[in-house]
Amino acid sequence: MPMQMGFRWYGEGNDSISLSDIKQIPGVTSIVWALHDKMPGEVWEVEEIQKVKDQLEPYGFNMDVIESINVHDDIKIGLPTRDKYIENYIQSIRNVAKFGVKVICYNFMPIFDWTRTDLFHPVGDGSTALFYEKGMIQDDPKEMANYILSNLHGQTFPGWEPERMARLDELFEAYKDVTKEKLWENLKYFLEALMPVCRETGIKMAIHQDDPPWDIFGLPRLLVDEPSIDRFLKMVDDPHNCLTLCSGSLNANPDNNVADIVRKHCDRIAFAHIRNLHHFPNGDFSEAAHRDCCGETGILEIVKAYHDCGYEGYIRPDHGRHIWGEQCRPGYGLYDRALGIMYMWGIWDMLDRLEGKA
Ligand code: CS2
Ligand code: MN
Repeated sequence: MPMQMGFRWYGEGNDSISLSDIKQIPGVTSIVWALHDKMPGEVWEVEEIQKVKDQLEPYGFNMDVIESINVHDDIKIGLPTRDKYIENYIQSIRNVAKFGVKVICYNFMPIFDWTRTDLFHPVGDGSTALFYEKGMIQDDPKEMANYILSNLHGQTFPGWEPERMARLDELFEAYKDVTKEKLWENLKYFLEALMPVCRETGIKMAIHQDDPPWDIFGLPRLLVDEPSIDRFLKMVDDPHNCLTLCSGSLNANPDNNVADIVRKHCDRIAFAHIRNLHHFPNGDFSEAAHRDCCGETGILEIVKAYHDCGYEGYIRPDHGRHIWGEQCRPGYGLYDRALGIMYMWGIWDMLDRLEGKA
């Protein structure tokens, strides 16, 4: 079996892209989905999951991969109330398991999910892409949050819930004693509590690396490089404790060699995100087309590493550029991600051919 191709979709009425559009991209079998109106900590109810299943079924898509069931801040901070939220998380796992879900992607970043300073930065060819200007991030986190919120065109964006962003001062205060070591402990506590239900249901928890992979606004970040990934996998050494390996998040630090990590930990990668970055000498970076030579992430080497390992897990194109005038969620348009998929299949099919498999 080859890698299993997925496409992230934000749901009916919450995405400019239709399932029928996605169906026309060759080889997509999984819709990477979530209940986007859920706040972190809430239970995902069976009836709500059923609705998504009913939407996907006519197209023959599976719902094997969720991105993401977000983790409540009290769990990351380690407050006594965390146990209640962990119970809810376990209940959500049980509920999604009834629908055949295999992998849950999540992240353990304090307060902010992915962070960018420009969501529509000109690439130079008429397209735009997400951009990170290192110098700008020293500024006020509130300014950045307002900028991002005002550029989401009224759509919900996971990790950037306006309700949470309105409480930024309170959140920063709550995290003030959470050192990096404390955050590691809280992550361990969370995962150890989840492993029994994962074993029972077969669901793999697949952590996404921190984006970008360094501390921002004084907040600690854990999953940033190969040693921290090694530590994570050893800390809870269970085949259900897995990675969503994100080439773009990791390669925001150009010292990270993603292909090496694939080769080292392939058996613990449940979900792969593929995207390419172009680095500037001053440390800024722009997201780029998936084609290897459009950036420096090493897409060819990474896909080859998956192929060499006989990867049969889930994979998806990560953020794409905004091309051909498409109006879409930042990073999540149809066209450039579809091009990314064809690039990945191109590499994969040719490698199969060279090995006499196709
Ligand atoms: C994205 C993330 O930044 C990225 O690479 O894939 O938004 C990712 O979806 C979440 O952090 C996963 O929880
Ligand atoms: Mn990613």
